Amino acid sequence: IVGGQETTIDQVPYLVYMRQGGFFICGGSLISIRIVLSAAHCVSGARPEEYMIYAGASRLDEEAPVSRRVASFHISPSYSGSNFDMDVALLKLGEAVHLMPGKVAIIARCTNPPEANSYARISGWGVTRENNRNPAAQVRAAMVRILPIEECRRSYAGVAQLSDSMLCAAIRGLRDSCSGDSGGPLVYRGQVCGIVSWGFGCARLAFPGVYTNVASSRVRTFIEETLRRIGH
Ligand code: 4AZ
Repeated sequence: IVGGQETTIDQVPYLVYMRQGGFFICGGSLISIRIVLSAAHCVSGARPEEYMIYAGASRLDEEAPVSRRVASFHISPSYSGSNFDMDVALLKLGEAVHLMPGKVAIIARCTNPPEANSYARISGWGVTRENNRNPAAQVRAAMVRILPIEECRRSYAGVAQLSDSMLCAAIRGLRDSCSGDSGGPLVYRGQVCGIVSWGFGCARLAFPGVYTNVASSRVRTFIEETLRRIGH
């Protein structure tokens, strides 16, 4: 998170992080006791056995009260690694997490896309500057503005095509998600409405952050059909 503030997990108890081969890689959101919502690009090309999910910890260097293996992951069949269309995946945990009041909680999925020009909260352990290499030791959060999609399309004109499965948010030049925040939640009115997906750099004036639009019809359909198939 660029331009945010340190927080603690009790402020974002639905936020989890994942390690791949022992290394911190991405964030995610607990949408049930067995299911983590994250980005397809966090797990694409890998095997579930390589991953662990950690919940209830504010810091990457403390022992998390809850850690779980990943039994399977389910990437949207429409995910495109070239333009990040449908950057969404569901991770089924090997065992259910124990909910811990004020530390580990479930968040509802977004039913309606957030209103343009409203504010939403992003959180994670991602880098605090575009050129940093290491994640933040302590979880951070920031409020960002949901941009009208036309404004975002103009920003990326000639650079990338935005699909209906994407939404944009930022405080241009100041606040944004960044490397390591991927897969983590954008929360609006207590629901997870976005998944940190991509952007050109971080907190640049010209290029807002792009999120998977959880309430868009293709994303909702993927999540609902997958949950029906794999259980939750
Ligand atoms: C990344 O590299 C990344 N500013 C994530 C989010 C954003 C940019 C890059 C959005 O994982």
